[in-house]
Amino acid sequence: MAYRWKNTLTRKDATPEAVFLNRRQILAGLGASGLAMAAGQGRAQEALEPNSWEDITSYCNYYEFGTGKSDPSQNAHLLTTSPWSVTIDGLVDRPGDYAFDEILAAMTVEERIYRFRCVEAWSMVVPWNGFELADLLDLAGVQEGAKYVAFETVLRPEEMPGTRFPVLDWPYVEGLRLDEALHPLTMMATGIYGKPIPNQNGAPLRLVVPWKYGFKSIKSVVRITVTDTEPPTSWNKANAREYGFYSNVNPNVDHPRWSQATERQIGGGLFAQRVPTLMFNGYEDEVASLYDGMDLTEFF
Ligand SMILES: Nc1nc2c(c(=O)[nH]1)N[C@H]1C(S)=C(S)[C@@H](COP(=O)(O)O)O[C@H]1N2
Ligand SMILES: [Mo]
Repeated sequence: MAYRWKNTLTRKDATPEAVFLNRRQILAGLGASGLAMAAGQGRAQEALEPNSWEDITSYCNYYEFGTGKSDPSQNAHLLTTSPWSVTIDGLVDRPGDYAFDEILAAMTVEERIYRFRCVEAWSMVVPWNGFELADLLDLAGVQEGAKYVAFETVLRPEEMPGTRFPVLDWPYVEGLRLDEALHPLTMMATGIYGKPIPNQNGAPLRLVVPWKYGFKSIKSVVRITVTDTEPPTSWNKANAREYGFYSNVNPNVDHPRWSQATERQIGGGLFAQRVPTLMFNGYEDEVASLYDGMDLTEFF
């Protein structure tokens, strides 16, 4: 893959060396298993068995369509996803509106099977199709001085019944540090199980950051802004004490109202045992170095 960085800031600057060297393995789908073989044993190293299409597309969080788990699958057909474009602006060389088709034509779509852990302590395994966010940011050309990336979900009250209520401060917004955004695990998903991503899961393209709580993985993205300041994020604005900017999956830092030490695997049945939650959702080998020297209790 050709890198199109024009500025002195390179992907290598933003990506820990070990991760950069292992990029090929991660791309080949060996990341979690291959890397982990060397690191040890346990659930982090298990081959991931994806949840069913039914589980993934019927048990959803997409508050723009209602707060119930089945509201999105019932209401999200109201959303028009074509035509679609993403405004990429801020500290980029080529700001503008990028048509979804134009983006797809420039990207290589691949499958990534990732763990997905909601802050509410349930989890799934999802076979996403998509491309690395880093490749999309390459299209626009990240400028020197960039430190964060902000994301925004489409806001159309006429198509999104949930936004007629002030459940959150609409539009839904999220953000990542630039090095998190450029990490090879961070992707923009356009499909699940090889099919176009259903509206309830964030059509036509949504962020997926597998080592962070699910709410960081913002759906139906219409704007990506590269910036030098930490952007506001929806759940942090709603309750800063409960939801931090980082929101890395961490079994050692509980939510003020519940434990994050274990999780309920969707599809496991009514009597399934909860399983231990893994540090960084099982991606510790790949991402821990992003947070070297940071107190993860303070920066939760
Ligand atoms: N725009 C938007 N993005 C969102 C949400 C939302 O309500 N609105 N919910 C988040 C939460 S809390 C989770 S757990 C995941 C759920 O993704 P899924 O429904 O595809 O499993 O989407 C995240 N992205
Ligand atoms: Mo969530």
